[in-house]
Amino acid sequence: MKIEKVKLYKINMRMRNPFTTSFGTEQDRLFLLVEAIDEQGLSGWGECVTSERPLYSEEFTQSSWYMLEKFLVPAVVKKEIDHPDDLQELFHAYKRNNMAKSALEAAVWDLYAKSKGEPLAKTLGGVKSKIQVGISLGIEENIDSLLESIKGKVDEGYKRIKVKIKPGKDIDVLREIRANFPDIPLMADANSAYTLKDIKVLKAMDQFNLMMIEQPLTAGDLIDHATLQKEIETPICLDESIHSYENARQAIELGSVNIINMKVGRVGGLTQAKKIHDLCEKENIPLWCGGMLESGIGRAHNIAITSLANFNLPGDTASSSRYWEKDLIEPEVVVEQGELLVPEKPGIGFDVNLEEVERNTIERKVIE
Ligand code: OSB
Ligand code: MG
Repeated sequence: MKIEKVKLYKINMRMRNPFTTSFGTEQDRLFLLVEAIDEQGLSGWGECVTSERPLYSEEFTQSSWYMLEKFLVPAVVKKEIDHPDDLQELFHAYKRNNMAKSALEAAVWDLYAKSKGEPLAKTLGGVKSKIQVGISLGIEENIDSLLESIKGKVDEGYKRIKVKIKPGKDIDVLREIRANFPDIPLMADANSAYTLKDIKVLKAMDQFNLMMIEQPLTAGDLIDHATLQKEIETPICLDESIHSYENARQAIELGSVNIINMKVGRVGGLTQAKKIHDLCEKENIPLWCGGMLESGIGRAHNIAITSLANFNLPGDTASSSRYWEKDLIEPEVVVEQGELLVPEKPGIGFDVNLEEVERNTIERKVIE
């Protein structure tokens, strides 16, 4: 396979509602799409899940644009590639910048699956035809509106509810939720907002029977997460801490993690995601697929990876309509009773709505 040219699209899309985490509020998504085109004119698509500001991690949309334009796309374009795994070697010299790498790799995986005429889920080794999904709800100013959202999402059939927490918006919020919904599968995501000094608060969360607490401490603090896990009963799930197979292996070995949130962008792509999946299977670590407020293109890649056997907890891949007035794919992603069908068409299995892509593009660049 040879990539003849790559098109980069800078997309600006407003979400239907603002989304608030411990690190900030986001409503306008500024992100990138990557289209990789082969000698036959076949296109593969990938999404770069960065935001305008480096709040979740050090990457941000402009840094990814620069990485892709100057380093990553030139490393791939016009090269003979046998398999998408080959990109690991082509990218090897360039450190981190995982979301940028993942976006281009995702486009190559889509193209590879399409050139074989098979669904990406199958190419990746997926075995499931249906996947289970939950929903992630942002921090709300007012508890009644959060309770109302939870009720709506439970009624829609989402398989578990994740709520965002931060210091001062934690115990009271969780207590109210449990008072109203004693039995729902519930978890909390702190996005790194605590330190070991908060151990009392974190311990107090044990009373709420949470499925897990996601990323309580800073991303780099694997040792402190191991210390914390010895003190609390709620299983620790890591998100921001896991950037690679080696990170995952070390976190498991240290006892820092009992459940992993996989984000394909954060770990540098589907090849690395597959390796972490296999490791979790071997080590009996439950695994689920997180989200980064993706458009349908990133969402489609999330569905494909979640079809692998050891994604055994509901993920964050909610319906398109939860985020967007109009998504960039056809058909849109529709969750029914907390389940999604894995598409059977070749590649990502959804058509890219080029008109919508054009309508939301604020800058483009062709690299050949
Ligand atoms: O920590 O999982 C997170 C969104 C943006 C950045 C980080 C996170 C999230 C979510 C939302 O929780 C997941 C989604 O619905 O896409
Ligand atoms: Mg998270």
